[in-house]
Order: sequence, then structure tokens, then C-alpha cells
Amino acid sequence: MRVTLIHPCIGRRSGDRSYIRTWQMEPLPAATLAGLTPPDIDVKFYDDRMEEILFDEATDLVAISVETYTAKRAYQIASEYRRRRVPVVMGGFHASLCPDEVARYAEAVVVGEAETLWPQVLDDARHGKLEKFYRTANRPALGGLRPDRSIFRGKRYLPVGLVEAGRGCHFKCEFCAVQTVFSSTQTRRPPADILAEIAAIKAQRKLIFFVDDNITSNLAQAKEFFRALIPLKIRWVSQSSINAAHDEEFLELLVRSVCMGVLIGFESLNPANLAAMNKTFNTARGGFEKALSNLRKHRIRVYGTFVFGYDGDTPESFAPTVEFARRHGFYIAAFNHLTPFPGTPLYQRLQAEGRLLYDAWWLDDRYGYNRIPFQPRGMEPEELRQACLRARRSFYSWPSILGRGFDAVNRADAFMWRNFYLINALHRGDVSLRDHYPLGDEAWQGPLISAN
Ligand code: B12
Repeated sequence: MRVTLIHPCIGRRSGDRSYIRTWQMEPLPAATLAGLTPPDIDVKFYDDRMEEILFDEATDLVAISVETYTAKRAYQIASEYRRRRVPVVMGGFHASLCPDEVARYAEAVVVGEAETLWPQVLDDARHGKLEKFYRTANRPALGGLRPDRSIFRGKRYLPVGLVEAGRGCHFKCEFCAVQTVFSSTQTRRPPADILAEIAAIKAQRKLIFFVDDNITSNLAQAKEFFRALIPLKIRWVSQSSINAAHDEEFLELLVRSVCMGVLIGFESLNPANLAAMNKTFNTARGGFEKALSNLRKHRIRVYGTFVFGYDGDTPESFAPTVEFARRHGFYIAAFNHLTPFPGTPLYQRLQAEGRLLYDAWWLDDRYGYNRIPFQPRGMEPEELRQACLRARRSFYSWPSILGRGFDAVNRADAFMWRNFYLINALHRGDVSLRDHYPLGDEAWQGPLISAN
């Protein structure tokens, strides 16, 4: 049997093959599926973000990862295969959030994690009896996972090694798709499995990115893992909630395990917004200033992310936030508009309040990346979009890049300092490239072909 795995892009401007470079990292969902596939099955992998899919190449089953931003493109790809009578199975975050929508464009839908379900899907496909939905009652244990990275060979990814230490987060932030899909639970891989995986890739990868939604969701287990990491001497970055930055033992373990930086969701400087998001833990124990001074003392770089469009935001909310990010010398930062992902409590609330501007923004032909899909309270949608753009342009202006580049923490490691300029320049270039980026390939013709 032959299986074709596909990681779709969010879309493409007509006739333009370039894609948002900062997103071009090795996709772990495909490597995870490849690793779960029995050796007698031939696996082919296409990354739609950087290569052309050869739709006419013979295959028996197509497996597509679907996120909300990539859903339209995934359905276009599925339509191409449906024309060729090849069955398509879809899984991933959007398939878990909107299984009924995804089922319109897939012969089979995997809802949730694939670890226990994928072998069954393959077996059913082999016998020509795919079921419409595959679900598990419980979250699978992550022991024994072996992502197969051989599928990435020959593709031009950013030189970062992506590794999972765990999945999910126990917090219940209103806007978060992760808490919705995993019901605010977190599972972790055994440290020995992770160390073996890192040992296999560390010669080719100077920086490891633990893609965990919140690597400190279980702080005691995180500390045990960081202790196990110390002998490996690898530079690493990850995502963490800010509460951990008040724990001295945690901070010391970050330094000893060679952590180079953490992505922290600050979201907003306005406590009322944080309360509406269900994220008041951000203000606990001295709040941002104290947490940032602790991280600075230990020379941990910060990737700060902010979201605008909550009810307390006005056109005046942006400049102080950018100033805050610059003053604290953030290595990089994101200034996103609030995005109502289907299935989340935020989506349900905005829908109940009659504030969604599209039936399904991710499929609407009028929608493009950065458009605001809901009616904010404190400004018009277009004002919100423009203000986010201005915030990014200011943070990634050359004076800001040079200023932050001289920050003692950003300079503390030669490798990270050199890359500071490259990474900031990439983000700077992406600000305009991403704006109004189409969802779906603009050149794709015809109506989507639904499954049965
Ligand atoms: C690392 C990461 C990134 C990286 C790199 C991604 C890459 N490799 O190219 C970067 C930083 C570039 C990134 C960018 C973005 N990301 Co991101 N990212 C993640 C993160 C943290 C981990 C992804 C990962 O590798 N997980 C490990 C794999 C193994 O787990 P998994 O994806 O859940 O896959 C499992 C199941 O879902 C299922 N599965 C998945 N696909 C398939 C397919 C089939 C056929 C089957 C059967 C099963 C299956 O099986 C897998 C094993 O159980 C996730 C959060 C998360 N927990 O997944 C967010 C996440 C996927 N990202 C998200 C978003 C919104 C974005 C951006 C739009 C952000 C932005 N505004 O800029 C961009 C879009 C990029 C794009 N699509 O091109 C959202 C998507 C939400 C949604 N509703 O779709 C997530 C869920 C984060 C969140 N908090 O909401 N991201």
C-alpha cells in the first residue's frame, strides 16, 4: 500500500510560489504519522508550503493535516485527489474542532490524537472499509513515539529541531484551541524517549524547539525533565506560562539546561482583558515586571506575544504595548488580532453576542490573513487590523531591531545574537507578506468536491 502525507499551506497568491518563511519548520504531525506507519507501507510526503504536489502520482490513501487556517487549502487538495478517486483521511486541530465540516471533504476524519487510531485507519484503508470517523475516549500515552524525520530530507526547512516533550496545557484561556481540543489536560513523553530523539538530531540542529503548548504546565515534571537535559548541552527554546518565571528553582534549571528563551503569552497589559480571557494568572505574584526581571537576571530571552481586540482594547492600547516590548528588549514579539477559532469558548461567546462577521471566516472567499473576523467593541475591525500592522512595523523597525540587538540578554550568547538579526529581519519581511495573504490557492479553479 502507498500512503501520501500532506502538510498544506494556508494559501497562495496567484502565480506566486513564495511562502511565509518564518513558518517553514519541519511539521511534526506528518513525521509522527510516518513513525506510526508499519514498514510495509510506502510513505511519500509533500509539504505544500515549499513544493508542488504531484497529484497524478499513484497512491492508495492521502492523509492531510488540517488547521483552521489551512482548511480551505486542505479541501482544495482533497478535491484534486477525489477527482482521481483516491480516498482522503484528515486529522489535526481543525478536524478535532469541526469534525462535521471536515467530514464533508474527507472519506475519513480522525478526531483527536492519532497514536492509537492511525494503525486502525491504515488497516481499514488496506481492506477498503474506511469508517467516516475515528475517535478515542481517552488521550493516548505518549511513550514509545518515534517521529520519522526521513520524510523531511531534501526540503528547505528553517534549521531548528522541533521536538515534543508534552502536549496540552491545564489552563483554560477563553481563546485557546489547545485547551478546547485537549480539555485542559496535558500529557508528557518519558524523558528517556525525548533524550534519545534529541541525541539523534543534535549534530544537525544547533537549536531545539520544544513545541509544547506550555512546557511548564506540570512544573514538577518540567523540572525533572530539565535536570535530565543538562548533560546533553543543547541550546533550546520553548513556550511557557508566566507563572513559572516566579520559581527560582525553575529559573536555575533553565540556565543549567541551556535554555535560550521562552515564548510567553502576555496577551494584554489591561487586567480587565486578562480577566475576560480567564488569564488572571498572568498578573499574579508581582505580574509582568517581576517575572521579566527574574528572567533577565537569568539571561533568558523572551518571545512575547500579545493579542488585541478584547473588549477593553481601544486605539490607545497599542503604543504602550509596543513600548513595553521594546523597553524589555524582547528578542521577538507577536502583535496579533484576537482570532475566534471555531469550537473555542471565545467563538461561542462572540457568536451568541452576534459579533461574528462571517459564517465561517476560514472558508469565506472575502477573508484573508489579518482580516478581523469579528466586531470589536473599542474600535472598528479595520482600525484593529491597521493598528496591529503598525505595532508590528514599529517593533520590527530598524531602530527597534538595533536597539533590542544591543540588549545585554540578547547579546549574551554569540549564536543567539548572530541569529537575532536574521530572525528579526525575517519577521520584518513577513509583516507585509502575511497581510491579506489568501486562504486557499487563489489559482485553484472550480467548486470544492465533497466526499459522497
Ligand atoms: C510548533 C507550532 C507552530 C510552528 C511550526 C509549525 C510547523 N511545523 O510548520 C510555527 C511557529 C511556525 C507555527 C505557526 C502557526 N501556528 Co502553530 N502551532 C505549533 C504547535 C505549538 C505545535 C505543533 C506540533 O508540531 N505539534 C505536535 C504534533 C505531533 O501534534 P498535533 O499537531 O496535535 O498532531 C496530532 C493530532 O492533531 C493528529 N493529527 C495531526 N494531523 C493529522 C493528520 C492526519 C491525517 C491524522 C490521521 C491525524 C493528524 O495526530 C497527531 C499526533 O497525535 C501547535 C499546538 C499543538 N499542540 O499542536 C500550534 C498550532 C497548531 N498553531 C496554531 C496557529 C494558529 C498557528 C499560526 C496561524 C499562528 C500565527 N497567527 O502566526 C501559524 C500558522 C502556520 C501554518 N499553518 O502555516 C494553532 C492552530 C489552531 C487551529 N484552530 O487550527 C495551534 C493549535 C496553537 C494554538 N494555541 O491554537 N505553529
